[in-house]
Amino acid sequence: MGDEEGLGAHDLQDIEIIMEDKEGLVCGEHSDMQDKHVDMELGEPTQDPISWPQNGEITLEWIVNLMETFKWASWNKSLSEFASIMPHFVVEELITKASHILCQEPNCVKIQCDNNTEVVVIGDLRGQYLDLLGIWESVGLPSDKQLFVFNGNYIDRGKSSLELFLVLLAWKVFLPHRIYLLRGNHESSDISEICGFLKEVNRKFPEHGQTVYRKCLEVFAELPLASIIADCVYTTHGGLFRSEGITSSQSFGEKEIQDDHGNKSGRKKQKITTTLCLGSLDELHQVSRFVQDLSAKDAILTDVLWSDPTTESGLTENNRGDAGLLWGPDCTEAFLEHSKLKVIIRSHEGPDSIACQKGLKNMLEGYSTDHEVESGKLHTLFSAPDYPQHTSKDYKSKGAYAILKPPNFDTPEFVSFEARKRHEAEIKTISFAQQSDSAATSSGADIAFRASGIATSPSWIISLADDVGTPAQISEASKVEGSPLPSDLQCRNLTSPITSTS
Ligand SMILES: [Mn+2]
Repeated sequence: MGDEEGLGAHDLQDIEIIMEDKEGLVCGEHSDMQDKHVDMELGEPTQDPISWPQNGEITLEWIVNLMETFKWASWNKSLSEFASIMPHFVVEELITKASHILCQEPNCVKIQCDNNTEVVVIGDLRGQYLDLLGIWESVGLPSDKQLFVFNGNYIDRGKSSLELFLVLLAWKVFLPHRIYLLRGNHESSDISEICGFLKEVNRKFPEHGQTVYRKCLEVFAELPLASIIADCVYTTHGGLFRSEGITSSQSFGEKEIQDDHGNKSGRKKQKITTTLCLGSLDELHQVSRFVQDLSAKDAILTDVLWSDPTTESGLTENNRGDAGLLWGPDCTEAFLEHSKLKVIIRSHEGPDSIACQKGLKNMLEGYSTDHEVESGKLHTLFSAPDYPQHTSKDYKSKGAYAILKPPNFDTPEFVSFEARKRHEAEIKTISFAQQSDSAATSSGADIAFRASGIATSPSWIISLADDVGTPAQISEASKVEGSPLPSDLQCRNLTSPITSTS
């Protein structure tokens, strides 16, 4: 393995997990962790197929082997060999075990923290498994001193969605109160089917792809929707959400929003409907979240996973993906004030979707501060750097994570980081030339994706990670992606400049 070329075997050698707190949550959850001092190194895996632990209990050693096997395989194995290192029945066992925990969590998990604990919040990861390892390398793994909250969108776009999600599930099973996995809008049947995850699973499990995919959809629907950390920070994938009944005594914010609307924003009156007012955490708590297909549009469920903040006051329907809401600073203030919270950390918007909206922030550092109001702040956090990968659009963006520190936990410290260098074989892709937005929007396929709220169509790419050196069959794209081919196809290697054929 060429360590000098990127994330090498030695890169995680310095990470130590010290499990020494005899009274800590870790010990309470795992007797085998008690008094244990573990030096963790991610090195060469055993290269045997992963097997399910004999007594059914996941250990730290099992997770470390899983992590290093996936890293090793991402450089040394083809996609179609994946099932030989991670058998489908092990995947299914792991998901079943995680499901037992996740389905018992409430829609909005309340995370209490003591003064010895830091909380790390992480945004969209989008299948960029090596970048997740990079985060852990710099900040450390889940432990009795460090708790993680993930804001969803583990999958689609990056090539290792399955590995990334399975590793997170393994940690969830191992330390259920040290890692919280929230749902993103991509963790749904309607989006994961068209944006790459289904294709990835089918290529990794040529025989059992449908079974594994269905199993993933089941656990996606069990992921909780939001968290409240230390009674002061609300995190979720999209953001705020509507009240589903104006007569509900639990809804609030209607008056403030309407007044502000009429007086300041100049927005057309018909945009203001009497039924669109801000929902409360009580209402979020009551949502039936175990729904695989989010296009079914339970309003609160889709809002919380799809909504975006805006600089304009008020609460309006979002035109991005025909789902969710746009909410203004007045709504952020109303929500924080009513919920007695100080910070919102949401994700959902990366550099590509921001680039579609003129005049707004960029996400080139992986985070932004969107609203600063009397009661607190709203931030957007995106943790997939160099996004979207495998496309000709390159924003050279950084990813970021946020650290919340005791005793107050109310001032997130944002840390930006660059993408891990990927293996040369992975970068060799054939992509359809997408040299201009005008070319992209001329494609019916791209328009369809934009209508789904997907800023960058996935239909432009065929990854050659599993058959490097073999010419790709371009026509595979239309079958795989279910989209018509653009008329101006070009092949290129992303390591070389685009050859212009005008
Ligand atoms: Mn999203």
